[in-house]
Amino acid sequence: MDTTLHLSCLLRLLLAVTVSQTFLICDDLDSFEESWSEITEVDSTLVERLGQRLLPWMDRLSPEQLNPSIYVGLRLSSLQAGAKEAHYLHSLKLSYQQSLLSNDNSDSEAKPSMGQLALYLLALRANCEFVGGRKGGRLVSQLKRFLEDEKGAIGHNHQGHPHTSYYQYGLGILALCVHQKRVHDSVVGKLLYAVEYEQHLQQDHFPVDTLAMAGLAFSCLELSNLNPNQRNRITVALGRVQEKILKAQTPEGHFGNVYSTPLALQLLMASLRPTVELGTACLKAKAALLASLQHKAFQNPLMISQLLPILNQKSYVDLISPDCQAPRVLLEPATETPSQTQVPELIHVTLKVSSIFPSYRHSVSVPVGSSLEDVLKKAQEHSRFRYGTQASLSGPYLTSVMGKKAGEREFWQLLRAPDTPLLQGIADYRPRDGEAIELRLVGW
Ligand code: B12
Repeated sequence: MDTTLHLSCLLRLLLAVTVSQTFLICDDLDSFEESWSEITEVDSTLVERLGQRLLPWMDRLSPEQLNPSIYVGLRLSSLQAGAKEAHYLHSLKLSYQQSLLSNDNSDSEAKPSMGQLALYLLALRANCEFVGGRKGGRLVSQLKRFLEDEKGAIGHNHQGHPHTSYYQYGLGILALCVHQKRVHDSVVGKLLYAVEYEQHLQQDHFPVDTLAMAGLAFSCLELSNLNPNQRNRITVALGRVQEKILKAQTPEGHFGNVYSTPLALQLLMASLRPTVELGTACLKAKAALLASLQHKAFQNPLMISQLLPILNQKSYVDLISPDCQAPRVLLEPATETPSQTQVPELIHVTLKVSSIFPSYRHSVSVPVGSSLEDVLKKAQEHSRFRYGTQASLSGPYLTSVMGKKAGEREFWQLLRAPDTPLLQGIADYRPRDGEAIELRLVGW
């Protein structure tokens, strides 16, 4: 088949899908369908394997491990988990309602954050439910209050920062929007300002994930017309977000990095203004993602949950009116390949901490395939090294090292020495033999 035709057909299909047009605009229909099905076929096996990785997480029903993002990702995908799925939503409802609606403030640390409440509301919408009733109303009020508090923290002159992040601020607005709940113009205004005057706010630059989340919130507001007074600003900001994300495309095709590409694609594919440039960039990103999938880059359930929707041409904006009747393939648990019982080969990893005095440096040996978390555990057992973590939707988050807790707007950054920040957390990153890992306390 002529490759030029092949590509241009794919491109045009992508544009057609992007603007949700049902008619096909390719002259050579046969070759077009052939080439598209070739791609979706590859996708469907890969997609199924991704979905299978979520299944074990759906058996973890303790409040600490429940993850509304997993439910959202699955419902916006081409896959379903049968009875497990309904049971998971039920557990989410019990857990979130109990902790959010109880008046007991003694254990405030266990309460879901603004972003987690927002994800829970997205999960309800993914099941075609609108928050309603007295309990639902209280959840909506809580999310609105969270946003108002954050608006206060940003301040009149925009000199402050949200207590959480602009990512969670965008997520909060998006969740209320898909439930057709209006937030005050001034709340939307803070996010608009942040995108309009990003450099001026000395935020260096927003990471692509944050831009994409803000963009998804703006897209929802634009489509739902919930803040008509801000309509022009929203439209301009969306154009700006789109432009910045396109500029952040790497030579391999990712927007930002491999893990921000799913959300970036969600935003770009929800765009109401497709252009040829956009179509080409999306195709390139999709190809880069498929290559990363072959290299097993997506193991983390949160990352998989952000990726699955785009492999089904969906985005969080589709939660405005989700299609709960769409046929989805039932996931079967993956068949396990028996592991060979061999004495595991050992690797040596050096652990460094220079943000404390006296600094720390120690070499640890662990079995090949161990995670960075295994390295930290081993170092803690065999040396003066100490660390602490906190559960999050992305897995264990490193909160303290050698008794030093990261303060407000600080974090313990993970780096491959000398200076390469890791793209995965302690539970997912698997160091290679001879690698040196540094834990560095930095501001953000
Ligand atoms: C904001 C943010 C941060 C902030 C978090 C502080 C804050 N108060 O918000 C800062 C800048 C500190 C940060 C740090 C890191 N981050 Co970050 N972060 C995000 C972002 C943009 C949003 C997270 C969020 O609010 N989610 C919504 C809420 C509701 O979920 P949550 O679980 O309650 O949120 C908490 C956790 O996400 C946690 N957190 C943030 N990042 C990470 C990363 C990991 C691996 C873990 C376990 C937890 C964690 O902080 C959130 C607030 O408490 C995501 C983007 C995304 N696509 O998800 C990236 C993202 C999750 N981070 C990522 C990474 C790699 C990191 C670091 C490991 C980078 C590094 N080299 O050190 C560190 C974490 C190191 C550690 N100490 O364990 C990757 C994870 C990829 C993956 N394979 O899983 C993402 C997807 C960004 C990306 N595209 O690369 N991050």
